[in-house]
Amino acid sequence: MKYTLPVLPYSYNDLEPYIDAKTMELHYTKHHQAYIDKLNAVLDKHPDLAEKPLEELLKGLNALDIPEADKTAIKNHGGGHWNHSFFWNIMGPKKAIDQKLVDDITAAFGSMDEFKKKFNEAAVSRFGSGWAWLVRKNDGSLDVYSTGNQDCPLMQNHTPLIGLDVWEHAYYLKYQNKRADYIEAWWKVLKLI
Ligand code: MN3
Repeated sequence: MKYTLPVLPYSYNDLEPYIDAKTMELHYTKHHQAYIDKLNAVLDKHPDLAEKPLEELLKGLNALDIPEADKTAIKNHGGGHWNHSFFWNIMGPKKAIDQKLVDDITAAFGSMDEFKKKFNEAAVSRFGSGWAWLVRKNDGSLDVYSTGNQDCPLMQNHTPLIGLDVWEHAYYLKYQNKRADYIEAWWKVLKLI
């Protein structure tokens, strides 16, 4: 099985002015495609793994009996493919509020503002490239943290509920060094809450 770019559920310019069309196009057709190409390349060497769902590979990464370099490649490029596929789908030009998620967040963090504050801190303070996440842990509780590079919460058996790409490629064309401005704008196109 070869991985391919998932369909983008909107046009490149649909998230304007918060995310500009050029960034969307490059991010989707170049960056995301590159993760897919490199994921396919490493899986070519391990046809048995290519048959397994990507989520299963990410959750069971440490147990895979393959060379360390190939494990790292699956972590980086499999993580990159999963994270971006997830990211495109939680954004949209129109809100599609998930009321259960809103209720869960309010119960866990006290208020939506408190949650956003915590999430923003995680996103702003991630040094270098990475992601900010809201996850559900195995015991059902919610947590906010950031991960480096393309590390995905699935790798520690947490279920991602919300994720924000804070790699510079996600915002540099429009926001340059102002990551905090990008994060603030991004809440407008996060459709779930
Ligand atoms: Mn990205």
